[in-house]
Order: sequence, then structure tokens, then C-alpha cells
Amino acid sequence: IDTVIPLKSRALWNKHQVRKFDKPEDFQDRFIDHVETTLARSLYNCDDMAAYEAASMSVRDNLVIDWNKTQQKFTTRDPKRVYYLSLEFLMGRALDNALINMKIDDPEDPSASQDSKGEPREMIKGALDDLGFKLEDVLDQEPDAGLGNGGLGRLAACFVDSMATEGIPAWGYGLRYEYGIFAQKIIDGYQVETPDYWLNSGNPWEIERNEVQIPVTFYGYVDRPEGGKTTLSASQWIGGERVLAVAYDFPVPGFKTSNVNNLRLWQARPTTEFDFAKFNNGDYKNSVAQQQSAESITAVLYPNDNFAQGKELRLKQQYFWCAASLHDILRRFKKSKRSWTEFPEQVAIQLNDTHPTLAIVELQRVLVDLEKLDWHEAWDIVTKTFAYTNHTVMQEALEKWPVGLFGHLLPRHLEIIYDINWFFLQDVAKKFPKDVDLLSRISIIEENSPERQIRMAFLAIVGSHKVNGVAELHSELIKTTIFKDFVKFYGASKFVNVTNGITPRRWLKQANPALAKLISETLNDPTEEYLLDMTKLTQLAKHLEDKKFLKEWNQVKLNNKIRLVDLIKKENDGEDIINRKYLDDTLFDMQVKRIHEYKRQQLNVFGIIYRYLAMKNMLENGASIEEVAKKYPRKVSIFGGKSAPGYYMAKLIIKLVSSVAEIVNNDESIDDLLKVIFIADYNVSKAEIIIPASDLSEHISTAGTEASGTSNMKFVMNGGLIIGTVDGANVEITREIGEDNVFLFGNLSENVEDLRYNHQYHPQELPSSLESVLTYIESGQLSPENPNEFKPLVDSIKYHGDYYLVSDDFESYLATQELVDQEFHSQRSEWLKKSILSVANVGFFSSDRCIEEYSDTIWNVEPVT
Ligand code: GPQ
Repeated sequence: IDTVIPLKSRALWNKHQVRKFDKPEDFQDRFIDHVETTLARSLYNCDDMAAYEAASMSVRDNLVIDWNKTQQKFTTRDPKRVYYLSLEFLMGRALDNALINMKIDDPEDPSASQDSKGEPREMIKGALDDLGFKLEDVLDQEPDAGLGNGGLGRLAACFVDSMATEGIPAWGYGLRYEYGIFAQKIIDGYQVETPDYWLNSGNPWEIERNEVQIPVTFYGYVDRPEGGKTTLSASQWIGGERVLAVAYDFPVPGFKTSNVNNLRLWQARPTTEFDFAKFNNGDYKNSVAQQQSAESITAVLYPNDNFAQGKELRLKQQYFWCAASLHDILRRFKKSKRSWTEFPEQVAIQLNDTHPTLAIVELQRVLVDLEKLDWHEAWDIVTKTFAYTNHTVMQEALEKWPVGLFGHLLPRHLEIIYDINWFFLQDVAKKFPKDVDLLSRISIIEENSPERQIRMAFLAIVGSHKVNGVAELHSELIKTTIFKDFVKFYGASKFVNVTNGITPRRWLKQANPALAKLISETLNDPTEEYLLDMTKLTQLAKHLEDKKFLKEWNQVKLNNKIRLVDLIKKENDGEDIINRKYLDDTLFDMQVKRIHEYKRQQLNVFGIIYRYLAMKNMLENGASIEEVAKKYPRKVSIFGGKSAPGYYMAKLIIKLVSSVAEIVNNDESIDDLLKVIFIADYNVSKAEIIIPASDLSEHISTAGTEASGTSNMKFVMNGGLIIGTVDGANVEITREIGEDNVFLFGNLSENVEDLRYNHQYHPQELPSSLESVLTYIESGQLSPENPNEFKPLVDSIKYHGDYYLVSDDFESYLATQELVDQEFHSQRSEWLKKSILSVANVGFFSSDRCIEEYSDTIWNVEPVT
């Protein structure tokens, strides 16, 4: 390894080598050092926040030591590397995760010999206690790193965790947004967005790398020097605007390994260039203005989930990030002095959705324009390097850029895309000479809209060697619907499935420490090997008849419910909405995820309204509250999730939940039998409290719309049962844990098209159950101040074709909910066994399995041990 340090000085460097702390006293030493020097504070003004910062920096010191070693190891061994490009990394909190992952199982690591001293997390808890701080309060100071919208961003976070754990030489690349996903407030039942300035108190988890600055260009024009007559030959892009991409590194620790990977996020900064012409003409303000606007590129995360908005600033973000990441990757490759043909043997780039598709074009540009490779030679390298993950089949979520907007910002890239398309269409025409329609259907450029558009998914397919969906059903669907023509052209083998997964370190160990402890005791696995090899969980099934174990299992759930009820109380100004007397006997039913019509929170609310009306009806007809309770036992319905700020219908659904909660929760006649809660500002750290408390969770998307879903896996991993449609990963969850342990209902995806067609041509005939619910809503009782408030939700079903098939699935939803009530309330030990069997068979959904599949079938990489 290159170094500028002369040989004679190196011994001194080694003598002063920084060492990791492995004892409480050493941690305390570091901690106080950071309080007094880094924070310039003292014993007299160290609050929980300062303690969080000092603890984080101390733990980070340990991580950075391992991080350096890991990166040096990769540099020396020079293995094939993986780059995971994602515009979203929904990381949540880092400190607790780092403490859990500090557990090291490496005989060569001195800090690993601490097994006798117990877990590092416990050690630090004790060390902080001695210093006068409670670990829980300290952890609670950390703001979530909310650099993502939902499932797609959280998937990326789980993946970097698994890649670090498995020793895959991988880096994540993304953007360092100054504002992450907005914070949600609920005011008078409406969602109100407030900015998430998560960096307000600084960020101890990032390392600012001012030495890594990459210039990125926009706008301008293309020049073809002497000899270059076509767009295929080396061209020169003379850019207009230039900004700098500055690297911020986030260490990603693996579990039980000293391997620490890197997540590199870029921040936009002005160049130090200065318009002296303007300045000299006395226009000082404008001479700096353009440069000031550079920062706006990484200012904010676009808050849309499953929806492509098509704004210029978003395209700018995408190119800024792709260009910086690719140049970083190329610089690293060039150090090895290999030939370009070896590039795909050394580098695998995974595109998380189409957001980073420009990296394909940028690599082609660099190879042709700057490295002067022949077009086809370059294109061969490009397609061997990239692979693309699709996350949706919904049209409104597929990115398309108008060529006008695109060509203005990236003139040379537009030429390259046209050329890619030209060669691609020639190949298609060669293979299917008689099929003229095929060419316009499959073209990367869509011609028949008012303006030509670039279909980014098509570009991603053409530029990749593998395309994958995220659950079996979804991967089949993309082959038969949106990418059908590409299967015809390329054959089916280019399209593969990698079913999503989640990291059990965060979603079991961190979120549910009590369950993790019970499992490790029951499996007689004190070092928690099962968190790395989830097949070990199947042994839990041996204990189904063990009464004591069942009781303990139930007690863990109950304690988790109390933890959640405490959170809900805190958020309602200290008022307990849920009656604590009956917690064990109350079914906690949850739906927490982004609010979206396709996810059908409206189906859930309509079900609640139906239940409430039926309860009231019984009472009016003289039934006793005991009789009502028998038919409709105790239940709390919990909702959580954000709506995109501009998504009118989703916001209306939130208001509907709030209005129903207002009525139901204040109706004394039903004696607390039913409660409805909307938890504001659902995020990763709240999910860690909410999910472990569930008895039942809802994954009830219209069949064929939810690509995978990952919260379904999180709930199952925490012993919650699920009610769901035959959609996304629900299908494989059912296969793994057995159909007796899942409540499936509703129409199948293969019937959706016909059902929709029928709605369009025949006036809706609604089931009477739904009719009564909609009539109640239309009566205005839920919204006396604005009786028509919820009309759009009713009308979308009655008059606008019920696109999401709520009416078709309503009856079977109600029937299945009835089954849930019965099983929870009258066959409790059976329920408990289902809960245990769910956890026993959830192993397949570890993101470790997922990363192994990507490594074997797409990246062709191996762990570096
Ligand atoms: N997903 Cl296209 C998102 O979270 N955001 C998006 O913009 C798109 C997809 C989700 C998808 O809806 C879920 O079904 C998946 O489980 C998740 O991606 C991860 O693959």
C-alpha cells in the first residue's frame, strides 16, 4: 500500500496505533475525552444529548478502526466489489445498532475476547450508568436518519447491514439530504408536514471527507472535434454549470464480525469558481448566486412513494449522484492498473430501481468520450457491469423523462441514449422483422405522448445483464406485463427473482430484545448464532407443547404491548386511550406503512366502521354489552404512515381514520371494546416499538400491486400473525410458515383485470355490508362540520370504477376478520402456537439469504474473510 510516511517513521506510527476500547473504564475514558475536548463541555453541562454525542463518537472510534482495517484489506486483496446505488437509505438510528453489532466473533480481534464480560451493549449500559446516564434515554436522543420514503429505502438499509455482516466487499452510494422524509403532525385529523432537519445537532455518525470532491457538470452543449462525425465517436461535452460532490462516509458495521463497510453519501457544494466578469461589472450578488444554488441539489428528499413526479431538480439529483459515484468507482478501479475489459470482473453495480439508470449512460460516456474506447467494446463492458431491480408494476411509478427537459440538462447523455436505442431497435428488428408494432412498444423512447419521453425502466433493462423483481409473484408479473416484450427479445433467463428480506439484527434483536432473549435461551444459543443462521429458529417448533414456554412467549408480547401503550400515551398528552386493564385480552391489529390507495387503508377503515355500526346495532336491539363483546371482542386498530404531501386521496384517508377514531374512542356505550389510533409520524424508530406489539397486521393491497412488502416479514419475525391478500411476499410467507398460520382473503391477481373491466362497463353492485358503511359516511355524521368531506372516497368506489377493488374484496375481508376474532379469543393457545411457528419458519426472509442470492446469481462475488 502506498504511503508518504518514510520507512523510519513507521515504527513510531505502529507504537502509537489507536486501539479499540474493550473495557468499561476505557469506554468511560473515551467518553469523557469527547465530552471535554470534542464537545468542549464538562461534568457541569453534559445533558442526555451531549451524552448521546459523546457515546456515539466513542463507539464510532471503535468502528472507524475496524473500518480502516476492512478497507485496507479490500485494497490489498482487490476482490470484485459491489456498489449498491440507491437514492434512499432509510437507516433509522445508528447507536443502538452499532452497540449490538459491536459483538465480535474474531479470534484475531483483541476486543473479541470479551465473551466473559457479557455483551458490549450491556457493558456500555453499565458504564453509562456509572457516569450518571440511562442508556435508554441516551439512545432516545438520536434523530432518525430518514433518508428514504418507505420500503425501497429501508430495503437498502437492510442490505448494507447484511453485506457488512457477510463480508461482501460492498459500498452503498446515495445522497446526503439535508432534509429527510418530512415529520408528520396530525392537526384536527389532517396530516401537516414539517421539515425534517435531521442534522440540526450535527451528526456523529458521518465522516466528512473534504479530500474527496468530485466536480459534476450540467447543461452546456456538445462538440465533436476533428474527425468525429457521428454521435458514436468520442465527443466533448462542454458543460454550463459546475458543482462539487463532497463525500460523507457512514460506517456500516457487520454483526459478530470486525468487518465494517462504507455507505458514501454525496453532498452538493458550490465550486470555488467565481464569476469575475459579473463581479467586475459590480454585480457581486449574481456572481455568487448561481454557486449558492448548488446546495439545493442535495437539500431535500422527494417525499413520493411509488410515484414519479418528473421534476428537473430530481433529474439533477440523479445525475449528480450517478456521476459522482461512478467517478469514485472508476478512480478506485484505475488504481489496480487493469485493462478495461476486466472492469465487469472487478465491479458489479446494482441499480435500486431506475433512479440510478443514468449511471449506465455515464459509464458509456466516460468509456467512449474520455477513455476513447470503441462504442461496442464500451457497451459490452457496461451491460456486464450493471443489474437492475424493479420494485413496482404500477404505471404511475415508472420513471419517464421528457426529452426536452433531459436534453437541456444533459445534452451528451441524450445523444448516447438515442444511440443505445438505435442499436437496440436494430437488433430487435433483426430478430422480429415482421413485427412493426413491437418496435414502438419496446423503444426506449416513447413517441406517442404529447412529448417524447425516455422510458427509464427500458433503458435500465437494455443496459443491464440481469433484471430482478422482489418477490416471486412480482417477478412473474413483470415478465408477463410491463416487460413482456423484453422477455420475448432477450429470453426469460435475463429476468430473475430475488425475494426481499429484512435484517434480523435490527428487526428482532434491536426491536424486540425480550423475544431475542427468550429465543436464545430456548435454543440454548447464548452467543446468538441464530441471528446469522435463521434456520436454527425451526427448533422453536419443538417447544409448542411446553406450557411454561408458551406463557413466557405470551408475556413478552404483553410487555411489548405495554411499551407501545406507553408510547401512545406519551403522544396523547399523557392520556390513556387504550384501557390497560385488558391488554392481554385485546387484539392489537395494525396497519403501518405509507398511505396509498393501492395498499387499501380505506378497506381497513371501512371494516372498522362496519364493526362499530354492527356493535351499535346490537346494542340498539337490546343486546347486553357482554353479548356484543362475544361477537366483537376487544380490539385496538392502529394505523401509522405518511401520505405524499400532494396526494389528495391518501390525505383524505388519514382524515377518515382520525374522524372514525374521534367517534369510536369517545363512545362510552361500547365500553372500550373498540379503539382506533393513528400514530403520527411513523418512522423506523417507531416501527421498532410498534411492530413487536402486534397480534395481527394488515397487508391487504389489491392483488398484483404490492411488489413484495417487507413489513409483513417484520411482523412475522416478531410473532405477529398477518391478514393479507394473495400479493407480493405474502405468498411466500404463506408457503414458509404454512397456510394455517396466515389469514388470506380476497381476489387473485389473475382476476384483477377482468374485475376492473366489469366495473367500467357495469354500474357497481355493492355488497350490502359495504353499502351500509358508505351510507353512514355519506350521512355526514363523521364530519358534521363538512358533511361532504369524504365524498371523494365514496365516489371512487361507487362511481369511478373502484380501481382498487375494495367492493370485490370487502365481504371476504369481513369474514376473515371474524375468523381472526374467533381464533384470538377462543383458541388462545392455538394462536400462541401459530405465533411461535411463524417465528420458527421466518428464516427465509433474512436479508442475509437475499444478499447470498444476489451474490451468487447476479453479482458473482464472494465474501472476503
Ligand atoms: N417501493 Cl417503486 C417503494 O417503497 N417505493 C417505490 O417508489 C417503489 C417501490 C416498495 C414496494 O412498494 C414494496 O412492495 C417493496 O417491498 C419495496 O419497494 C422493496 O422492494
